[in-house]
Amino acid sequence: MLNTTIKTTKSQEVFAAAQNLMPGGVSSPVRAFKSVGGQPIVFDRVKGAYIWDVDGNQYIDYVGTWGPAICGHAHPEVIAALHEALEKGTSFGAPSVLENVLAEMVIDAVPSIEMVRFVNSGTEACMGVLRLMRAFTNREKIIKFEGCYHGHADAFLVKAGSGVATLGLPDSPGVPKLATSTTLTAPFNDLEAVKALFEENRDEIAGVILEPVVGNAGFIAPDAGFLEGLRELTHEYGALLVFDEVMTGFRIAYGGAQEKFGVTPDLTTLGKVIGGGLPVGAYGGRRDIMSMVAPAGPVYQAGTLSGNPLAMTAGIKTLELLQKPGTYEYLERITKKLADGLLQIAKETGHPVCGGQISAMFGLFFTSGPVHNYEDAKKSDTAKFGRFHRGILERGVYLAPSQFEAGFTSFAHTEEDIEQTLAVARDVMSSI
Ligand code: KE4
Repeated sequence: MLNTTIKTTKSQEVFAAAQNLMPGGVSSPVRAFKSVGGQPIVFDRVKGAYIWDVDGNQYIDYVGTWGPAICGHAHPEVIAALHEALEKGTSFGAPSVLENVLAEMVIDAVPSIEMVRFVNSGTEACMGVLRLMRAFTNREKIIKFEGCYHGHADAFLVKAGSGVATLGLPDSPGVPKLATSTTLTAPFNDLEAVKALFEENRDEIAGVILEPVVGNAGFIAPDAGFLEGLRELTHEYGALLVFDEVMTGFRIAYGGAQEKFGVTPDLTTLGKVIGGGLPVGAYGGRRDIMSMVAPAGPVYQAGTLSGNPLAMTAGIKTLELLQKPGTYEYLERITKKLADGLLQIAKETGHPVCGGQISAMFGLFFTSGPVHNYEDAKKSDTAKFGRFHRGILERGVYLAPSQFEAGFTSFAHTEEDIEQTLAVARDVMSSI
């Protein structure tokens, strides 16, 4: 059993200094632990399924730098490939073979993608795909779902999930009304609400964008028929269907949620896993749509570091590792054992709970549920989640510091890690 009172002196010193230097002491809001209480731990290094903080404490990691570390942190083959690539320079700002290689791998893997454009983050990918869907349809309105998060571009900061939900922000100051006046929202899993929006805004909706499996409102799976229903509605009303697979891509399956559920969108955004931990994003889809992107077409989008050789290298090696036979069967097995175990332990220790997993993505809510959408998720006991988070953290298990995030496993996680995590969870759930 890992010790239950971790020493965090150095973390506290570093974080105190950070708060004078950077807003909230972090480079991204959710890292500040605002909604779970307590101070964040400051990382020193990561390897495989583990984190070591600056005080030398070790943790089993279920954040995986928010998804990219699906092969485990600092996989030796990724590191070796990066060392080799580094010798040839860190950035070209010009075509490179590496972009062709990763583009081919993405096109081969993801059912909807016939052409792809690389960018530097999921936010950029969603910004690019928004402009493209509007240009292709010559319509301006979009439908997103409450609790879904598509990066921090203005148009998407409407009832957004992830850090926006975590901080309980109504949305964000500084976003002009005009920027969100064309963003319509509906509850996730509610086809009737989507149909009503299409009826009320006939011929004005460019498309529907969603996380096919929600990770940014906590873990929420699509109800049976929901994705298929969106595919039919968008066809019926001449709108595009866009899957934001920045989180689910290459995690729910090698071909993403669209492969798992057999629903093919018109456009897809990617990020995280395809960069293997280096800054990357991508958007892609039907050739007739992607051919509108500059310089092939008139839709402008650009980036100094897009297609960066180091990010391409890490992405190529990561996808090669994921292609190994049995990878996704292993991820499904250990993640199911973890999620089922957590739910079982919560019930045995008297906590109303619901949740689940799909492949290497999982989540739980402290409510009997069911949780079909963001409104349901908000009914969960987030204070209890905070106590659970802190309790397991002090026993060496690192979960996302927010109820409105998902958990991630990697194929570096062993059966022993899962057993250890469940033992720690039982200890904590018995006392919160
Ligand atoms: P980035 O700009 O953070 O690379 O990607 C934005 C994004 C877009 N779409 C989906 C489905 C996403 O999950 C994300 C980013 N995910 C969050 C975690 N929920 C990143 C962590 C953070 O904001 O610090």
